Amino acid sequence: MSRPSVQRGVLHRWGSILPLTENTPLISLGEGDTPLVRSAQIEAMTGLDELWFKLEMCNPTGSFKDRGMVMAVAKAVESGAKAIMCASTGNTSASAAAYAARCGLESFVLVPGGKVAAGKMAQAVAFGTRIIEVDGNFDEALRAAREITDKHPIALVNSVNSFRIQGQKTAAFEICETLGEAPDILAIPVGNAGNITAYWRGFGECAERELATLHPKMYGFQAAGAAPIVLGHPVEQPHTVATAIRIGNPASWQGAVGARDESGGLIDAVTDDEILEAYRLLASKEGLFCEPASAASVAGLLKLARAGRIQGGRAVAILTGNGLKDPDTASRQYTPDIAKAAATVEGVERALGL
Ligand code: AN7
Repeated sequence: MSRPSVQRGVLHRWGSILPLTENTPLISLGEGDTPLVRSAQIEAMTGLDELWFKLEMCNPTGSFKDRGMVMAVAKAVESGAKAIMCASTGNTSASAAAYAARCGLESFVLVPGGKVAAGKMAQAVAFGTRIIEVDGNFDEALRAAREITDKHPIALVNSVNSFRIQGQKTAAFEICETLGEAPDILAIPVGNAGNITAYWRGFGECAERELATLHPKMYGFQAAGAAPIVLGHPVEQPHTVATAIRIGNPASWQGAVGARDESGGLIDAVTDDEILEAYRLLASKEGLFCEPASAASVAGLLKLARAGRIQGGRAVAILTGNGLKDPDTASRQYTPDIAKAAATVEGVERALGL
């Protein structure tokens, strides 16, 4: 890996806060440095003074996973690994498969059969990973992946790999850098709970480095059918339209609880209807097409606002994954109003009633 890839990316940009050594290859697919955009219309529905969206769906494989994956795969290469493995609800596998392809590693992904959005499966196939559909849910797949990678010389790249958390914390640095301060509230979907853990660590380090004086309140949102942290016990059969966060026993449970309690935040549940309402609003009122799991962060803010539990302040909502990943949910949400016309001026005018 002698040739540096591109002069950008998380390892180039944030090397000073990451556990790099002189032997860590500075691989990149151009991840990180994602846009932070102000809400156009939803903000006024929330009672917030400012609502911003961090577009993590703009990462190279379409989700925030790339930030942590680039770090984990660089470390796997550094340690001489020839193969990586993860369990995944879809985005981790797409990201792992991409970086493995980039670095010439073999990759194996364990996914819950029939519960991964079509775009994510297409990515895994395109990147040439070995896909194993397990007859079980994500939690069971992760248990198997942990045991297999203990037994065989394969690097585990789920977020139980601490390099993933290290890479993902860089998003908090970008937010503080762009706003010149940490936000009052960070709203984020919670599945396996690695990301909320990573952001909390990142904001803590930003304060230590005087990039921010505030610690945001961490507001995590689980889907109501997959809300173990809210319920206080694992969920055996998690279910939700937001398949990315269909997780019943999060690996970073303690990290999420720590983020919630140390920040004075909360972890709440949002129903599938609330998630899909936010999903449609983000598209129709903001021009942002994210996947259902990502909309949980905005659904949660809207739920709190309706309950009178938001009094101003500045919030950042993390839009973790791209709507294109899940075309089936999109097509079930809408009945497209598509007119047919001859390819002529008159034909189109008639179809439009002009
Ligand atoms: C779009 O890909 O767990 O709480 O295996 O894909 O850090 O797990 C995905 C999780 C939020 C939750 N939004 O983040 C996987 C996987 C999207 C996601 C989450 C996921 P964590």
